[in-house]
Amino acid sequence: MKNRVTELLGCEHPVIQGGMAWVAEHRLAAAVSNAGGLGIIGAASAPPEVVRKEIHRCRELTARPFGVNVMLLNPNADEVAEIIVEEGVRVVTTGAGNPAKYIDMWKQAGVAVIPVVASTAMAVMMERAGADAVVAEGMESGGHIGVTTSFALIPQVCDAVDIPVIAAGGIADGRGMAAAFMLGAEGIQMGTRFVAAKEAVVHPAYKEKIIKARDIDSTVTGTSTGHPVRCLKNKMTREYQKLEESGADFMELEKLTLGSLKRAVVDGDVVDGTLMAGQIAGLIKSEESCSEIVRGIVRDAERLMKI
Ligand code: TUI
Repeated sequence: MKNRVTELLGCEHPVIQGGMAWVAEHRLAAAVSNAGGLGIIGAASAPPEVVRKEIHRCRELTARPFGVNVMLLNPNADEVAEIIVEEGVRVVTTGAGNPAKYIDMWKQAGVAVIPVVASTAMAVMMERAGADAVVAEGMESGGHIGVTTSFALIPQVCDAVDIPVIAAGGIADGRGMAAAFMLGAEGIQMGTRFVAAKEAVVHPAYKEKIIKARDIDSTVTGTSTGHPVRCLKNKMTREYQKLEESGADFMELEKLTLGSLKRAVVDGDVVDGTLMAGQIAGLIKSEESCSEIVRGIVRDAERLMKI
C-alpha cells in the first residue's frame, strides 16, 4: 500500500501510532516503526530533556523513521519543538491546540508536519500554514477529543484540503482501515489498539480493562471545563462527573485528575486512575505484538479493498 502518506513518512505501511501521554514512549514507538508503521514518541508533559533522551533511546532500537507528538497544552511545548529540530526527527504530530507558530521552523528543518485536527476549519488553517498532512480525529478517540464523529469528519476534511488526510478515532482493525480509505483517507492513526500491544509499557491491569471493555464502557469527562477527555468508566469518572454536575470549578476538578493518567499507566490503578481509551476498545480482544497488529490490519484492509 504505497501512497502519499508512506512517501511522506518514509515507512512501509500508512499506519501511525498515536502520541499518547505516558504510553507512547520509545519502546512502543520503535516497535511500531520496526513493524513497518510510524511509531510516535508522545512528549505530553514530559520535561524537554526527557524527550531528548527518549529520541536517543528510540534510535538505539530502530533504524527506521519515527515521529514525536507535541501536546500543545504542555507549558514546555516551545522547548520540545526546538528539540525536534536539533535531533533531526523526521515527523512531528501535534495535539490539543494550534501549532501554527512552529510550522515554519519545522518545515525549514525538513520535518514532516502533521497536526491532529478535530474540525474542517482547523484542517484548512493547517494546510494554509504549510502542514504536509493532517490527522482527522473523530470523537470516538480516547483522550482529548473534539465533537464530530469520524464517519462525518473524515470525508468533510478530505473535501476541505488537498494534503493527505490520515483518519483516527474508532479504528482498530482492517475493516476500520478500509472504511477510512473509502471515506477518502490515505492513512490511519490508532491509539487504543497500541495501548494493548505487547511492547506497550503499560500496567497489565490497564491493558486488561481495554481487553475486557464493551462498546458502551467509555465516557467523556471535562465537557464543562472545555477539555473533554474520553476514558473508560470507573470510580474516578463517576466522581468527576458528579462534581461537574454540582458545578465544581476547574481547580477542584483538576485536583481529582492530577497525576491520574500516570497512576493508571504506571501503577495500574484502574479505580482512581484515568483510563484513556477510545470507543473501539470493545473490539480489542487480546494483547498482540506491534508486528501482528500492523501486518494483520494492512493484510485485512488490502483484502477488503482488493489491492
Ligand atoms: O491531543 C489529542 N489527544 C490527547 S492530548 C491528551 S493530554 C490531556 N490530558 C488531559 C486534558 C487535556 C489533554 C490526551 N489526549 N488528540 C488530538 C486532538 N487535538 N484532538 C482534538 C484536538 C484539537 C483541539 C483543539 C486540535 C486543535 C484544537 O484547536 C483549538 C485551537 O487552538 O483553536
